[in-house]
Amino acid sequence: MTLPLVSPDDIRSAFSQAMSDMYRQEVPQYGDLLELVANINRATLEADPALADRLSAHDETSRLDVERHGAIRVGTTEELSMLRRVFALMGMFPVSYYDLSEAGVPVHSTAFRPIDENSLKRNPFRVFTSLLRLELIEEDALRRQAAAILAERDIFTSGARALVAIGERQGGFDSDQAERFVTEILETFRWHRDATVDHETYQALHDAHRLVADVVCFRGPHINHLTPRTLDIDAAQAAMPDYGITPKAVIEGPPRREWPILLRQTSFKALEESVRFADSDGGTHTARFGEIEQRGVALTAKGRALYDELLTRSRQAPTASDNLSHQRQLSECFAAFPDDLPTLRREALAYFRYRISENGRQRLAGGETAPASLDDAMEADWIDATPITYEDFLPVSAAGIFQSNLGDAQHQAYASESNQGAFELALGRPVHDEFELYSRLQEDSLTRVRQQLGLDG
Ligand code: OOG
Ligand code: NI
Repeated sequence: MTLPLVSPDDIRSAFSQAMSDMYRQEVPQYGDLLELVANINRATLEADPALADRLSAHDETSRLDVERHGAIRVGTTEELSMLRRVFALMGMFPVSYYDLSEAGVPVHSTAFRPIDENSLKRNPFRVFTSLLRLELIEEDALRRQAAAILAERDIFTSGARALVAIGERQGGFDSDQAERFVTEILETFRWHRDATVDHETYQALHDAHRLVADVVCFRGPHINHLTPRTLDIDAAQAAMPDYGITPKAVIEGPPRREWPILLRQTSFKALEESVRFADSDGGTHTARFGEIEQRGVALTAKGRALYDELLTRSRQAPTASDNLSHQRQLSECFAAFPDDLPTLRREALAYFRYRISENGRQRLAGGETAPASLDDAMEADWIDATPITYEDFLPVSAAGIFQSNLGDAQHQAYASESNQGAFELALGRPVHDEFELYSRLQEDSLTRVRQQLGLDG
C-alpha cells in the first residue's frame, strides 16, 4: 500500500522553517533581524488599519510571518540542474534570468519560487540562485584549477540524491520521506568552517574575485542570507542600530510611495568569520549577511520600462551617502511614476487581481444584473481591483546587495555578453517569464469575475 503524498507546499514550508532555524543558530544577528521585522510589522498594522484589512482580505497576513527569501551561489552546471530538481519537489520553479556580470559580479542567476496563486499564498519562499561564470576568470591556470576543485566536490548527501530519484519516480513524497528530504537537503546549505583548499589557493581565487573564493573553496553553497519581509522598510532601516545592526548606507530599489512598487531592500554587512584551510592555516572569510525587504505591486512590462528609465535617470546624479538624501533624490525622479491605484490600472502600469466587491455580491444576491462591460462594472463598484504582489528580484538592486558585501574592492563590468541560453542549458530547462506569470494571475482573476457576474468578455 502506498501512503498519501505530502503537498510540495508543505515541504517548502517545512524546508523554509528548517533553513530559518539553522541560519538563526549560525548567524545570531539574523534572529535580531526577525525580531525587528516582527515588531515593525506589528506597529505598522496597528497604525494602518486599512493596510491590515487589505492584507487579511487577501490572506496575506498569514504568509507575512513566514515570508522570506534566501540566496546561494553554485559552481557547476551539474550543481545547478540538481538544485532545479530538488526545488521542483518543493514546488519551486526557476523564474527570470538575472545577469550580474554587467555589475562586475561574475555570476548569472535565477530565483526558484512557487508560481501558482495558492502556493504563493501558502508560503512564497524563494531562493535567489547564482551560477559562477568560470569563463570570466581571466587567468587560464587559475580557471582550470577552480574547475578541478569544483569537479571534486558533491554538494548533496547521498541520501539527498537517493530521495530526489524516489520523489521524481513517485511524483512526490510520503510524510516520512518528506521529513528525511528536508533534513538531507538542509545539509547542502550548512556553513562549513573548514575550507577544502589551502590558504594560498584561497587567496589566489579571492584575488580573482571574492565571490570566486566563496563559491569554490567550501564543501557546499552555504546559505548566504535569509531575508524577512517588512511592511515598512524605512522604519526598519532606521531601527536597525537600536538592535545593534549596522545597515548598508542606502535602501535599494524604488523610493517610498503611497502604493509601494516592486521591491525595496536593505542589508547589513557580511560577517568576518574564522575559517580553517586545508593546510591547517587559520584565516577569515566574509560571505554571510542579513537583509530586509519590502514588497510592492508587480509592474507590467510597460510599468517596468518606466521604472528602469526613472532609476537610470536617478543614478546619473551621484548617489547620496545617507539614506534620507538618497530617498529624496529618488522621490524627485519618481514623481513621474503615477502613485494612485486607478491610474496605475488605467495606464496598465501594474498588475491587479479582480474580485466581486462586497457591494457587487449584495446586488447580485438581490437579483440585480451587473453592467454588461467590465469597465462599467468597475465604474459602478461591482468589482474590486487589488495590487498583485511582486514576487521576484531586481538586477540593479541585487548588484547593490552583492556589492555591499564585497568589501571595498570595486570591480569593473565584465565585457562578456549576458548568456541566458548557456544558463538555461546548465539549468536543464528555460526559466519562466515573470511577466507571463503575473499576467496569467490577472487574467485568471478576470475570468472568474466574468463568470460570476455573467459577463461575456
Ligand atoms: C545574492 C544577492 C541578490 C537580492 O535580494 O537581490 C539578492 C547573493 O549575494 O548571493 O539576494
Ligand atoms: Ni537577497
